Amino acid sequence: MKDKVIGRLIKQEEKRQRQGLELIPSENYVSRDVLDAMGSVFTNKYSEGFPGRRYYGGQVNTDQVEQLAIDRAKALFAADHANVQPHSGAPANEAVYHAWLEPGDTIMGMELSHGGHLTHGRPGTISAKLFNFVRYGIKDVETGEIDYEAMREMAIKTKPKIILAGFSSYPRELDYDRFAAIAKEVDAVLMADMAHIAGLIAGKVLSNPFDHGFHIMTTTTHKTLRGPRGAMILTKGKVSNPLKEVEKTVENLPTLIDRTVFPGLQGGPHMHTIAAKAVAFYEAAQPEFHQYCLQILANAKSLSEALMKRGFKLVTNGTDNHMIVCDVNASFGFDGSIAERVLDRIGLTLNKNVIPDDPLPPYRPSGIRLGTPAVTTRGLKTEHMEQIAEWMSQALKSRNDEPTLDRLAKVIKDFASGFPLPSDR
Ligand code: DSN
Repeated sequence: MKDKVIGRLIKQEEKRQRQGLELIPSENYVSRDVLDAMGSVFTNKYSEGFPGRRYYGGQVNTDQVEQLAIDRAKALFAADHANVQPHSGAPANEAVYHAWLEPGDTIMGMELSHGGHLTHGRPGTISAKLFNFVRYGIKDVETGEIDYEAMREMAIKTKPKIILAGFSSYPRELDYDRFAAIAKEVDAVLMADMAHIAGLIAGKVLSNPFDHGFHIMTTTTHKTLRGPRGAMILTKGKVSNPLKEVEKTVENLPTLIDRTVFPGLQGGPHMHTIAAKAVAFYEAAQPEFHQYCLQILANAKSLSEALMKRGFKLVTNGTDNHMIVCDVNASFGFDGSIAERVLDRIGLTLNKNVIPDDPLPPYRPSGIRLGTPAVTTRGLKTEHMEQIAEWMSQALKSRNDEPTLDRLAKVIKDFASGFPLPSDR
């Protein structure tokens, strides 16, 4: 690369990724094929519109790429329609809100500190300025059970037009049938933001919201799904008439969403990313991907048990998915930002995180969040989870002891270097 500075930074980042263990639950390592598609000449092409109806010439290959991505996404998630153009998760959610709602309409989503996502109504976001968000939360922090009765009462009172299931820091399964029953009672559209667990749904180890009557599913493509950084929107129902304005009916959701993504919210789709999404969907349809997902869950369970054995207080006392949220303040008497920094120092990367009804502010919250999708991609198995928990425990107990941290950093670097990245040639 002629740009030596960026060339060096790419090499350094490859080294950082190879020599450390990635425990951020929303991150993963893509295959060489996904990386090659991302870095392909499709980045040179403008393709506004959808396959077969574009505003620029030269679409002989792009149309095939996008149609393949669409067809593979539909097959993976049993959807009738897929829009694979959203650049990221936040615009995908934004597109759904704008497709279905008018300003001032109500959306019911999960309380942010209980596990909901920023795009589910954090004050200050564009959507929170335009729409009225109301919240459901967990009833019992020890089990993580959602308070479905309170949710129902709130839905009857506030009449949300969208009920949103989904989270970015909730380690348990949702009861989609309870969501569906409440939505039916108040005539709301059911949307699932499955960004974190899409891979686990595609890998058939967690339930698919479409099997429980959901109308819309949004997801990023780079988390458990192990594709490029990007997103998509899946719906039940067909595009009725893509060239015409249509009424806001559930049957018209695919058309409303397509029109909101383009021309409503975005211009030219990123065809190199869409090519890489198609590759990732192909990979997720292979039998090995199911095995990968089973291993993610087994690793998360082992890691959560190994942590609890060492005195880590886990929110909901365990996990049903790939993710663990830990109240480090209750466990060690210091906040999550300190834990994040100490563990980063020894090559274990995770993120500070709020815990339910956190008394501390988001930048110095009580907790940390970690998960197993990326280390499982590297090839780690349940027996390695005990080792990771032990390193975490030693580092946090010795957080001011530089020689101990140096020793742990060396041990982890040697260990991690024995597990290549999937993109290594
Ligand atoms: N930033 C993602 C996460 O880590 O959960 C969600 O957008």
